[in-house]
Amino acid sequence: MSLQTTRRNFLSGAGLGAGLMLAGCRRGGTAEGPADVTLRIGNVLAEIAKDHTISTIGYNGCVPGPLIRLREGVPVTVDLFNDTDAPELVHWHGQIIPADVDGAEEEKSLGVAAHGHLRYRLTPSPSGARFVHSHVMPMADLARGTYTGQFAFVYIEPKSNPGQYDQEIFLATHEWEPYFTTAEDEDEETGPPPPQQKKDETPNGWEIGYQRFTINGKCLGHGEPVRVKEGQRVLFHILNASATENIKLVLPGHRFRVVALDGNAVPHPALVDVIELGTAERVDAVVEMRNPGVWILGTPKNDDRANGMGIVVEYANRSGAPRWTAPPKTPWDYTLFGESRVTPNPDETIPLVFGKINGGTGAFNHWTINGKSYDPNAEPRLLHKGRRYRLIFDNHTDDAHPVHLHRNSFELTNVWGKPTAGVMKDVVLVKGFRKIEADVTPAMDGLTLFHCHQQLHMDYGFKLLFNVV
Ligand SMILES: [Cu+2]
Repeated sequence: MSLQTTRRNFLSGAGLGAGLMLAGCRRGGTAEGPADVTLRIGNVLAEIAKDHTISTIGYNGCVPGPLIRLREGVPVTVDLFNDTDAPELVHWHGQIIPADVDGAEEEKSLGVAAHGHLRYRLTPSPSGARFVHSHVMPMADLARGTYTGQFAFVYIEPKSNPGQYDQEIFLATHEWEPYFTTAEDEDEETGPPPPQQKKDETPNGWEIGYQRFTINGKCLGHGEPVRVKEGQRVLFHILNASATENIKLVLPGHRFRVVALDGNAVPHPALVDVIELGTAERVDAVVEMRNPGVWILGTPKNDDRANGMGIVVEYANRSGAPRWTAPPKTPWDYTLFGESRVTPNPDETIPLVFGKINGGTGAFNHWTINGKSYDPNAEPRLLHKGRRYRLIFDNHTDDAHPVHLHRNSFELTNVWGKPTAGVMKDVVLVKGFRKIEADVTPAMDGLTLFHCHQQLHMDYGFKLLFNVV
């Protein structure tokens, strides 16, 4: 399938009926006449590299699933068909929609039974780059949940489109063939541990490793290149659809002008050499194509790039081996895209201290928020609609946590001690022993899940349920 659209067919797509365009892949069947969006969950054979086909679960027979274009505020009917032997949950990540259709078990959302069908309506909001993904908890089963191909871009057209680009490209990263390992990923941007930290004598539990890495379901060099022309302004919508990996991406010889984070326009678009995305984060960035050649857009991690994490960017009338050069080591900094104005004082502050209980060799680590792992029987924490809450994400572990709040966007107000304003997100990557503050004014009542988007962390306790009244 193609996730590359030109400005012209982008506009014609946006003009369709309810504002929906499903690009590529097969359409699912329907029971009661056609829905506006149909997702059929089933087995997919995906050729990710030459002579290397994997078996996974995906949407509508392809990986990633079809690009789903919706229009802000225009209601759509959704059909979910589940052709697998296990119940599924489809989560509309980044949308502010009622809990029953959000797609999280903790929120008591509607699920789709094994070999079942579910139809509901939702009103897409807010505009920008969103996505759908499985929200089941695979625990130790690496063939379920976000380890599979169950992810697809959702692009919600704004009511008015600035359209300052010549071409738009959707890129989703994902890793395959997961396995359990004791090897830990080194994070070079971990802060100093808090002074009261006492050493855990129990060895670290399981981590996840992967054999293959893809962008849009293809290892580097296997799929079609991104085709560009000199002088074009190309808008990249990039999604980290990983189960567990936080990644960096670089396009040597070019810079990214970051215009939106998690689908929300940033107050101060800024140029960077390297973009970083925690699991489930999205970056929209415009690249001016002024360096003709054939290039690799990929991860600066050499091993992961060799195992597929990249895509070729090819200028018209250029050929040859794609070029790669290592980027400068500039740290990713959310505050680059923010404003320096003072934010309103919150009505209430909610400290959320992230902790880890090492699982020991051959077992799973457990994760805590304010000293407790998720308890499905605990009363949800009450929030009041319209009140401004300051969430303090205080990471007392050496792992980076891409934490996500459902059914809301939050405003970053302080990152690693630096005040900021105006950057609206639904996931934020809190690095080891760092602190980030974000303000949220709950928009809609109902159950609202907060969790780490690293699948293994979420499954083993890193969740907290709010109830907005
Ligand atoms: Cu985490």
